[in-house]
Amino acid sequence: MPASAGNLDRMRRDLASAARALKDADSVRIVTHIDADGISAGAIADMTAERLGIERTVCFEKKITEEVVKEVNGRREDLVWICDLGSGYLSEFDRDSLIITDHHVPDPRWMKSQTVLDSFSGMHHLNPHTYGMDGTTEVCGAGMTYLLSKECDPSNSDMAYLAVVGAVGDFQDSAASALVGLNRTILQDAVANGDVVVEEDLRFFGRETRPLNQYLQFSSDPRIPGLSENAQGCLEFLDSLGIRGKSNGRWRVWNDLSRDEKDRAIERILDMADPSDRQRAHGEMYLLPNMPRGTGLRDAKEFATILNSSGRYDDADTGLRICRGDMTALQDADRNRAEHRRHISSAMSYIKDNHLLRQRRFIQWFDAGSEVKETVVGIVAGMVLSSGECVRNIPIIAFADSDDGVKVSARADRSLVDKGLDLSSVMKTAAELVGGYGGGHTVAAGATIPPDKKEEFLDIVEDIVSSQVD
Ligand SMILES: [Mn+2]
Repeated sequence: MPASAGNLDRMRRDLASAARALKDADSVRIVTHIDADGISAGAIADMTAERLGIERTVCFEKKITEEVVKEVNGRREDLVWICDLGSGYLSEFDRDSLIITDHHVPDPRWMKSQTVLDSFSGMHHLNPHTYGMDGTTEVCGAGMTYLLSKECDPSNSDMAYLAVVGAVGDFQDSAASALVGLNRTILQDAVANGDVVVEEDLRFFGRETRPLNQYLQFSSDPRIPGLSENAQGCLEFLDSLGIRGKSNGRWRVWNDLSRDEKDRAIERILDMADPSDRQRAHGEMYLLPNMPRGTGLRDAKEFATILNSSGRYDDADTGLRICRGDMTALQDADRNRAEHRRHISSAMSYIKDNHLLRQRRFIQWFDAGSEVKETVVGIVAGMVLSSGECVRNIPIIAFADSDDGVKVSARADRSLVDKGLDLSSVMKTAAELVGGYGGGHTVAAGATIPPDKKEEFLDIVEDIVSSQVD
């Protein structure tokens, strides 16, 4: 179902009626997700309500659980506004004043009953899937939240840049190396305001804050032969191009380079890259020119990472303050980032020192128990996979204890996808077979399973992987 004119009309009507419901409310409870998309969505919702003079509170959730549903249904506020979450649980909500601005796949049970209930309920469900759009590339939770905000008052377009940060944080720009669909329309608002400048650049992480050598050396998506994890290679590379790494004794960052220096380096790097990786290595990057230099807020990708790390350390509130323009929150974010780095490096050495990585024929795995936070075990799995400590030609599966069972993260090298691997379906099928649930992307997916099912789960995963990759 393409995003036809009819679909867009319907979306406009739904936005208008949700905006009316919001304006009629005197109090609102905002419930949002703890990741970058969710935090920027929450900030947009929060400031929208504030500007309307509505009494509001914001709360962050990792996911919708039974308790969250109960809480939402029982809130006494005039309205509950759920951002970047909720669509998968539509049939569970029974309060009659609810706005959901989300982009996750809607609850199929609700889809069926939708036509009957729609016109009677006070449920305002704003989700790209219901308008024939792709919720992974065309618009995210922050984007849907922004569209409602702008519907309430066109001057709220000054928050468009937060929706851009949310979209980049959600990797919505990954497939095309650019924002597309409704994200593009929102981007244009941010550009028109002077809050975002679109730049053609390398798409590596850290162009505002990473020392130049590390910026090149830690390039992992895609990997560049000769540079990735090759400290000496990076120094020689800069030398050979006559690019000074340091200025006044301090490392320069990528964005310190002149246009000419960048162009020469990019040309050479794209030559060094695997031809199939070039499109991913280079493309649009989004600069936030009004943000202070050196903070990481000047680049949308780095901004999103700051929000993500605050969310991961139970401190999404710091991310919210940053989105609201409170620069004092940056110190707290620095602390979160430092903690994040410490946690990751101790997790890596814990796995290595205790020889936790086990190999089977078609998969490798480790169980981090309670030593690694469930919110970062996926990152750790990805790092182990690219660390040279293990083989890259089979997927890696990682376990970590969590409140509601065992959290599983699976990661694989992209080359395996070309051979037929789809970790999303592997995680979904295997988890369901042992009484859990799972899903995700082809190269990165996750699941939650009962604690006593790890072995059985690994057997099933190995079975499916071996049948996919041949
Ligand atoms: Mn999201």
